[in-house]
Amino acid sequence: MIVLREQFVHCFQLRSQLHPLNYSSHYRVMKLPLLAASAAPSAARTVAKSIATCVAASVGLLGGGLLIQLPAQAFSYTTNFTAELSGDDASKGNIWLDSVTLGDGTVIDDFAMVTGAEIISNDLWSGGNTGAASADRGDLADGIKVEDASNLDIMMALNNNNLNNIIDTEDTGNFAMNLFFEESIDEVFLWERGRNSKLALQAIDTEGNTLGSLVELDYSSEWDYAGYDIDTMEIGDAQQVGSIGVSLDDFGLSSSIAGLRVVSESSFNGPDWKLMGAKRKVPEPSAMAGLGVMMGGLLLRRRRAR
Ligand SMILES: [Ca+2]
Ligand SMILES: [Ca+2]
Ligand SMILES: [Ca+2]
Ligand SMILES: [Ca+2]
Repeated sequence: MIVLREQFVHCFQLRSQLHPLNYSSHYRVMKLPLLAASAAPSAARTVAKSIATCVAASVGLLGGGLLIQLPAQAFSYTTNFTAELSGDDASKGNIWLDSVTLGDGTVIDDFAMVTGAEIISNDLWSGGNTGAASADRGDLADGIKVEDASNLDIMMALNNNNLNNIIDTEDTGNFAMNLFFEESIDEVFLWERGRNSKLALQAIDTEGNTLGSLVELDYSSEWDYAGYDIDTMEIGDAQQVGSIGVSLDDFGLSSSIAGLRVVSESSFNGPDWKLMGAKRKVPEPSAMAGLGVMMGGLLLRRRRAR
């Protein structure tokens, strides 16, 4: 509890950096006033986000499943892909994800795939357009289409970089599922067919326990256009695909995560989605140590030269 109290003190110290800027306290988490980033001057937004992250991390220390919801920050990126077919068939065939380009020009082409799925709940499929999450694919694409999807079917729809292998959800479908990645991740890349639905995400550990805060994304009409359309087995015409990125900051976490809980509620308009993760590239500790040795060597040589 001492750690927790110190953490909150740290949050308040961050908050004090906002003075003398005007801000409003729209968010209340455990009776701690938080600044509404949208109402704040841009200079204050970074501090506001730090406070939000800080408080989320503090609350995370409490454990015990206490859930707080923060406004999603999310991030944009460009989807770089190769459509195998051309013309009208492009939206029906395999569409391979090559890489994504982040806003700062960083190119990520090494993705962590979903290697395990655990359906917690999924509306029962009883024929036709019933049920919730199912495995879907482009009309002319490789992959599977299974309405009454099992854990294995969910995993197979996601465990590849074919953007035309997705999870389709019926309009008022409810589901919750845990997804585990081949390695722990720092970022999530998400695509939604139709640009007309939304999803909620939460980080999980290797046991499937939730971590940090629940992130309820905006409707995908607010996301970026990913630059391609898809026409899958479950729909009659090609639909635009939207993209959005979610980072550890959005979850109020600072260390890599093993998986995600993905949730759709009946008001989310049946998200039809693909996602994968990536590890943020930071210098290896051994490389840093090597750099330290090099610097030390330089200093020594300079001293000797005197
Ligand atoms: Ca379906
Ligand atoms: Ca949709
Ligand atoms: Ca179709
Ligand atoms: Ca849908």
